Amino acid sequence: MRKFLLLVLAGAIVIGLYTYVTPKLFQHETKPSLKDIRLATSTNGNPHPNNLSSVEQTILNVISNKCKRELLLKGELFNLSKTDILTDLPLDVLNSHDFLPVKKGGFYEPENCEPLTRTVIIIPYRNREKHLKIIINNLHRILQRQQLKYGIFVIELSLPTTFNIGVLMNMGFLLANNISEYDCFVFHDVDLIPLDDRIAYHCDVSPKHMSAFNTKYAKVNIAKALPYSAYVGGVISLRGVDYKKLNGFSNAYFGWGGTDDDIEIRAKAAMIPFKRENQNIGRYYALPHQRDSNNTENLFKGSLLKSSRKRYLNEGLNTVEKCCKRVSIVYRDLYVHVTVSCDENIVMNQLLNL
Ligand code: UD2
Ligand code: MN
Repeated sequence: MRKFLLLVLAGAIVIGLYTYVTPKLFQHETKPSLKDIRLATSTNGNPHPNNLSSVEQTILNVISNKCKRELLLKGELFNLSKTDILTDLPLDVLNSHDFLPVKKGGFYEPENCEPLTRTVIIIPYRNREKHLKIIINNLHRILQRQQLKYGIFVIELSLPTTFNIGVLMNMGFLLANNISEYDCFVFHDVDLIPLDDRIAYHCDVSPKHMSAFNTKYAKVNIAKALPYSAYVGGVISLRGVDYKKLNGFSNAYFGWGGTDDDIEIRAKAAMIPFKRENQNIGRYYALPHQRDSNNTENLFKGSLLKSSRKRYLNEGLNTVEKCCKRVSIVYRDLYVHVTVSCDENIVMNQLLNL
């Protein structure tokens, strides 16, 4: 009987400690270490000096079963390291998954834990095969080290339409959601290579500008890594619910420039302004390139930006299917490649009728 009571008491202590400690570890700001866990679980205030107790082991297992980003960021479960920039891959690497444990289409989920969220990376694309090869191979590596459940969607705009990032992002959002239920969306330039494993490819409660530092701007002057304070170009992440709140990207910007500034205005108007990744972490290598043909500077961007706030609920995600349609979808070995065609005249008529 005494043994039984002791067992019940021990059980109650274990459950009590477990429920007390676990939520603390899951708080966003908390960065638990083994020392934290030991302190929290020790009965007399002294951490266990050597091996893990069974309670500690249970907690660690529970946490790692959930693939918590906090532990990953802490570097307890994997080595923090700079990602290698792969610039010299043979062409066929793009069509091979021999060395990466991804499913056809580039889908991945970790074997030993259940991620809480699903991330999809959406890359606007046209005629940048060299860059695509590099980003795809680097992304798979970093996303897997982060134990994420993810997919990579490359969205191409068919010729002869002038390039338009906004329509591609909106179509990418809709088409990715048709294939799988994603809750976190990362919109990613093809030519920005993440340089730090701590860049979290997961969504916060606010939209986030992830590429807080890139070598294109910092090359000129390190203090100018942000060309202006409202800048959110390059790589951003936001939850699907938030993307819908700001009605996605504007469809109105054909040619170079404006789309990123427009979504920054939308986010403010929808009361979910962008936050920015720490510049010591959100570091990207910008692959050098010239301006592409069919993507000349958009000369209307200034005036479009002025009316962005008034327009944002009337054009964007909710109207993109009126001007764009899917042409093809190919499950390549390392990513899904979708091609869409869009009609610039329809977009312009829509704008005139707003
Ligand atoms: C900046 C922004 C970018 C966007 C753009 C203006 C940064 C780091 N990036 O990039 O987010 O706001 O200005 O539109 O500030 N693309 C193709 N093929 C093309 C044209 C564009 O694939 O023919 C894609 C590709 O993913 C590329 C992205 O569009 O990374 C942005 O275009 P860019 O690289 O020509 O523009 P850039 O570097 O000035
Ligand atoms: Mn670029």
